[in-house]
Amino acid sequence: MKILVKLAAGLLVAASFIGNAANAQTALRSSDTHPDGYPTVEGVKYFGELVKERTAGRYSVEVYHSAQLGEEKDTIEQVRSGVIELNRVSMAPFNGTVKESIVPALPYLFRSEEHMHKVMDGAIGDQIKKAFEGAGVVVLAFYDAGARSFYNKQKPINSVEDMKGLKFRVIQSDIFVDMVAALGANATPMPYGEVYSGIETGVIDGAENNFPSYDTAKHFEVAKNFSLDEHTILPEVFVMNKAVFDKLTPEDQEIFKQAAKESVAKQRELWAAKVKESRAKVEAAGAKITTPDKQGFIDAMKPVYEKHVTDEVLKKMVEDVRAVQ
Ligand code: GTR
Repeated sequence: MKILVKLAAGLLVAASFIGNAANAQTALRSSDTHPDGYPTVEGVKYFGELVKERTAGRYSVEVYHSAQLGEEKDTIEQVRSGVIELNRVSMAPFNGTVKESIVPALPYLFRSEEHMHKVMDGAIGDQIKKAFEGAGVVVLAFYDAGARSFYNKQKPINSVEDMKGLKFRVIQSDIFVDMVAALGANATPMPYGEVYSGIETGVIDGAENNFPSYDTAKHFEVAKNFSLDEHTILPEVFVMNKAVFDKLTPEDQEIFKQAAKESVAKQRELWAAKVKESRAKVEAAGAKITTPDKQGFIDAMKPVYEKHVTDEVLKKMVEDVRAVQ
């Protein structure tokens, strides 16, 4: 599979340079783990339409959805090295590479989605964007991904005590591993595409995600107990290889930035509708949604902050986030 992905990526590189320099048409490749129609896929497609229109066809965007180019960790390497030009992923798999990206991943730091929007659309969002440049990518947009919650195949979770001993797949970030440990459960980071069979075969009891992912990855079929603990309100990130972005003319850079901004509004709208649709769908299919005692979860998170928010930059950022009203 890995070899196939690499081969495919190689062919794509060859395919992207069409035409001569005077009349160049460049197809930019973007990866997404989600299926066609998912709000992030549609957000990037919308960005691509605007870019194509406003550059009179000099640039277009091909979205390789459904993890066609590989799992997020691998595609992050591809966009950093320039094998692909664009990528839409969660922020969490960047946590080990971009220190500032851990701030939005911290459990219960954002009070609500509105609070998250204010922070990410403001000065702290800009600070995080700047930090990503050190990893060789330019952040074009932060997209919505709602709140992540735990679900499992064993039992309903009503309090932290119910989490004890359960095995959860977490997204690939140490913050999430330590969060699960702090709740008395066991965490296994693994690629998204392996979660369904992991739950089915009992390698893990469950995972954590938002309603649209729980729905479209069909995890609700194998893990029916969804507990709305809403431990993180973690945005997605849409990035572009920095060397490719830097080569654009200043006018084209503006077009890309403006198109990305407009795609955020579109994605947020699509997201809100998808959350409702997915929740209704999984409930109709027999998922049992419980709302656990959240305060217990919040109180258990102290060790995560003590371990990860250690340097002055992060301490200040956490304070700044809390101060945003
Ligand atoms: C989803 C997110 C994906 C992926 C996935 C995961 O919510 O949109 O990009 O990160 O979670 O858990 O791997």
